[in-house]
Amino acid sequence: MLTSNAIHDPQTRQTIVRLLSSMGSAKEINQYLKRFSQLDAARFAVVKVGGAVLRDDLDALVSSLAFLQDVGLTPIVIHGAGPQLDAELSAAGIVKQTIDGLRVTSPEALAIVRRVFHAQNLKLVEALQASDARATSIVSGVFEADYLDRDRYGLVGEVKRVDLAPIQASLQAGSIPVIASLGETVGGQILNVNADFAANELVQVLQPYKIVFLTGTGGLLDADGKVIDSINLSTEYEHLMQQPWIEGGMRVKIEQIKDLLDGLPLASSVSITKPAELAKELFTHKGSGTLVRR
Ligand code: X2W
Repeated sequence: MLTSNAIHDPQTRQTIVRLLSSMGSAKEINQYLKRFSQLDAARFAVVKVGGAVLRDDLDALVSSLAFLQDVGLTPIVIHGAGPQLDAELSAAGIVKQTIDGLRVTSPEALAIVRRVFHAQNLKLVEALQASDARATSIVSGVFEADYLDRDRYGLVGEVKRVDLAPIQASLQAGSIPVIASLGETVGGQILNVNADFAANELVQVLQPYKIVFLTGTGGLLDADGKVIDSINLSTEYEHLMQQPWIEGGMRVKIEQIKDLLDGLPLASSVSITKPAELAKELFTHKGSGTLVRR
């Protein structure tokens, strides 16, 4: 295993470049390594992991995240659990209802939502630890939330404040913060927060250099199911949102990415890709998956 400060050591940097050589040229990989090594730990990357990735692509996710830690880079991970919630709620006889891509959450459903989020969070943390990565489970204390619209959605939260303390503590220990998208009101009520919403809020506060959404699809898909290379929201947003093949969850994602980019400097972008291509996205000019700009 490489040491945690490998990125600062020229010799180990060469090893990293060799490891990544199938993805890009030594020159570009070195450029990115240098740039990332100069960033404050909290400003490197926010990686949003969809529940489908935890279900279907855990091994690739774990090795991609562990690789970054080996190199001395610590991504901040925020995850969802959509498909797992669908399965567990359905098994409990709770019929799925979404409005505008958000899950209407009753008190009965919330108990299951909390349990599933905790289980999925631990699953990722334990898988990382099993491959010798350091990871910290964070299931509360980050997102102070309020009801988004209680009559409409039930126990669904809108983030009002982000507390970075648990994340900073994890980063200081060189451990990957793995954050579940559960919110909590000032009065202590736990709320279900859509993970794309939570990622958006986290990004607004941290303003990280890289923002990556890892999805089961590996990018935004066109009508034929092919990954779209890049999207410029300033010219393509309206057109995209009119497409009948953009379904509820994807619609929320695009809206959240637009809102997220609107709050960042103009040069910022969001990448939507899959775990196996995370390093390619981070260390090459070409990147991977779909690049979203505004
Ligand atoms: C989401 C939270 C999980 C999520 C839900 O209940 O499905 C709301 O819709 P993915 O896998 O990232 O989609 N919450 C309010 O966002 O997970």
